[in-house]
Amino acid sequence: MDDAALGREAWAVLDANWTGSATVPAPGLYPHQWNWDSTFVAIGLARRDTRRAGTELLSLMAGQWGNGMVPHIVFQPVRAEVYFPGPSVWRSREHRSAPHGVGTSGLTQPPLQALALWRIWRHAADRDTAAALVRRLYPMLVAQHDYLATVRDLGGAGLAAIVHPWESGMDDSPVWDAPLEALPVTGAPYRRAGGSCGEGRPGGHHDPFVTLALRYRDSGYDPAYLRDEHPFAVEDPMFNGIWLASCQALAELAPVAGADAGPHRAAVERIRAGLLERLWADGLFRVRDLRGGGLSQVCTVGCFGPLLDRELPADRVAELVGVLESARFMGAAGYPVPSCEIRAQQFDRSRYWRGPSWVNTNWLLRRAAAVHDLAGLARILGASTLRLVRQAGFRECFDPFDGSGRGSRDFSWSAALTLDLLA
Ligand code: 9YW
Repeated sequence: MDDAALGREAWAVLDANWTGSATVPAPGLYPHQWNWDSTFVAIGLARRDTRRAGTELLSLMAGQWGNGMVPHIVFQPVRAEVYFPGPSVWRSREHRSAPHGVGTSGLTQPPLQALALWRIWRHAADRDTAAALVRRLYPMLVAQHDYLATVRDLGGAGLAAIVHPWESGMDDSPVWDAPLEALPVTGAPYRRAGGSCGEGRPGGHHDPFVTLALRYRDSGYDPAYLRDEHPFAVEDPMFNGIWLASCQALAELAPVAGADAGPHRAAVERIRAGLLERLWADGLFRVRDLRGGGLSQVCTVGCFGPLLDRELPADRVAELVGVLESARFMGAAGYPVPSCEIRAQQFDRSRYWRGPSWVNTNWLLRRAAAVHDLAGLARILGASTLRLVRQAGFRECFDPFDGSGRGSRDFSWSAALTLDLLA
């Protein structure tokens, strides 16, 4: 299939998944607006359609809470309970800080929005539309970053903690196994609908994902409960690496909004120091479990998140790229980048975030390679991602050895980021 035909197919997927104001991740299984899915769509559209990319971000931010949190799901009113846990579980409308016109989850996802806005600004042909969008979104993004820097600094060292695996966007990653196993078993058994790349998700038992969400909800989404009692709190290098890159983006956007870039630069320094002091061990960034106290042993694609920092010291960049290109990741995968290191006991080529390659993480690593002037690595990541979607379609994820598709078909971020890679 030539580039033009692939591009047309990508647009067809995005149009089919468009609700009129947002793009759902995929038909069927994911009928609402997900935070980072929508933001990857905005990134994919940044060079193609400034207005639609802006609408995508604005519709997500319509779900922002008064405390600055940007929720991980903004529910579409139609078929709201088709997805579990739906609005009746999260009960966001009962919370004083949540928006009243729209139902949302009570958790967040990686704060990619400022980076997306920067790309829209950077690539827009219509400068007036882009400048107006920056001025409108800037205060919302400042509030989002303030929320992370205050309510989520559970470790007290400048990093944002996530309080549920869903917040990582990589919910079934093996890095959550130990903190989840340490949780007390409570709550009713239930079976969750579908959603896996391969074997299926665990179901029909006491699901710690739901237990955690309900505990947080039942606290009234209380920051003091998160700090003192919530049993899951981890510092994730991908979440914080994306946050750092978004702070760098806000520093560049601040003058467009007539604001001071200084606080964003200070945030960049603070997050970088936190990443290096708290998460770096044995040549890699690792997940820190704030409750169990340790660093994860298993290395996943999330460990490379801080590479998005264009000022990461060169020796750290070299070490990370060495691991990424080794047989632990790209070196032994026909179709990079596997979501978990291949040699790990937990590696599974077909289970959600435990082995398959994903278009969104390939895109992030390609961006990281570009900011460090690693043109060869960026080229390989771009070309292998296009090879995946050409061969298997816009699937949710892919077998890293034979490239076959896994999970949902017509997956929005796979289509949108393809448009960016083709541009
Ligand atoms: C879930 C929507 C989401 C993504 C996550 C992915 C998966 C399952 O699907 O989560 O039920 O939330 O892991 O990254 O945002 O595509």
